[in-house]
Amino acid sequence: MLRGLVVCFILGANALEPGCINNWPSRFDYERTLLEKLVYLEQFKSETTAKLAAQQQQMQELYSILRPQAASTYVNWGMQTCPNVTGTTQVYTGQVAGGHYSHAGSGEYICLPNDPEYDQYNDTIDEWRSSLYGAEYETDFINFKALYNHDVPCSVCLSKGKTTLMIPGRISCYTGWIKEYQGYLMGEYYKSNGKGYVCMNKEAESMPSSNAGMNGALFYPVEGRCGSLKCPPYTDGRELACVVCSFST
Ligand SMILES: [Ca+2]
Ligand SMILES: [Ca+2]
Repeated sequence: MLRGLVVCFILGANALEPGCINNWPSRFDYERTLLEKLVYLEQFKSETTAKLAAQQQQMQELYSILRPQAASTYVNWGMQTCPNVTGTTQVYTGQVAGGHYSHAGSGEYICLPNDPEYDQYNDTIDEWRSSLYGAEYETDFINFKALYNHDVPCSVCLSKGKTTLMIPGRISCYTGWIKEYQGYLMGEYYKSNGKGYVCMNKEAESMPSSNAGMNGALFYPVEGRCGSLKCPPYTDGRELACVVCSFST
C-alpha cells in the first residue's frame, strides 16, 4: 500500500486518476504513465536544447556585430610601401617632414602625403608662421651612408584586427607579437632641436631624385649614454635598434 502511495506521489497529478485514488494503479498503468512522462521529458529536453543552441547562435551573431573591431595605424619610416604582413595595408605614402634642425620652434617628424590638398591660403612667406621642412638622412652609419643627404619617404600602414607597438632597443618581438618591420632608432643631432625618436626601417629607401643637401629636418642614429641609462643591459655609445610589432586582438 505504501509503495502505491509513493508511486502516486512521484507520478504527480496526471497519475492521480480515479484508479489511483480509489484503487492502487496496476503495474501496467504505472509503467505506461511513467513511460509517457519519460517521453514528454525527452521531448522537452530536446526542444529546450534546440532553443538554447539557437539563442547562443543569435548571441554570437549579435556579439560579432557589436564587438569593436580593433585596428591600428603606424608609420613605416624610410619606406614607400608597407610591410608584407597579413592584415597590413597601405593608407598612403609620402615624405617625411618636420621643423628645421636649427629652429627653436621645431616640430616633430610627420609623414606628409604625396597628394596634398589645401583649404584657404596665400602664397607669400609670412613672418608669423610655424614652418615645415623635408627630412634628409644625415648619417654615414652602415647602409644609410649610401642615402646621405637623400630625402626620406614614409608610408602610413593600417593593421586590421591588430594593435601595434614600436619597441625601442629590440630587433625581435615578444611572445605572441608579430614583426611588422625592424630598424634603427633615429632622431635629430643631439645639439640641434629635437623632435622625438622614430624607428627608421633598416631597409630604408630615398625619395626619387632627392640627393641635394638642403638640410631641413635631419635624421641621425641614436646612441645610448650610460649613467641614468642602465649599463648593462645597455652599452655606452652603441646605436639602438628598434622593432614595430603587431598583436592580433
Ligand atoms: Ca644634408
Ligand atoms: Ca656609436
